[in-house]
Amino acid sequence: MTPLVLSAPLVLAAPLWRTIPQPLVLRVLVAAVGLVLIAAELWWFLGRHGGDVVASEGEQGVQEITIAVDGGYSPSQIRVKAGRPVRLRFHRTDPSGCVAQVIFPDFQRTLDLPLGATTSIELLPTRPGPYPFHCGMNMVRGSIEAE
Ligand SMILES: [Cu+2]
Repeated sequence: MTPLVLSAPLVLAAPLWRTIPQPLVLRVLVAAVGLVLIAAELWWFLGRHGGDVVASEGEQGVQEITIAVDGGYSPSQIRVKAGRPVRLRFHRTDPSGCVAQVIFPDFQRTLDLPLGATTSIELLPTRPGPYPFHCGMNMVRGSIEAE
């Protein structure tokens, strides 16, 4: 009797995976859940959260607001009057290195936010319009809305 020897082509011919047929309703359901999760992710990263908050007017016409930095900027949309100085006070309690820095591209300014401290920056939005700001990795976002 000759010993059984598996030839290479026979091994390769065996399928590496097989399709398990699923009912249509299950396939539609999985696709729908996937689309909902994609929409939720887009809303989380790109959507607007919360309404605008108006900065309060302090002494010498400086518009001031304190922004809590904890998993995001709160508030993240700050309404101010254009042509007047704005002082943003960032209070960072989030230990994540992600929010250790905040960048204001329109003003070409960068602000380091030490943990557990309040750090201020003064800006002058000369024209009406949005002045977005974001963390060092552009994941956490906010905006000054000058009008
Ligand atoms: Cu970040």
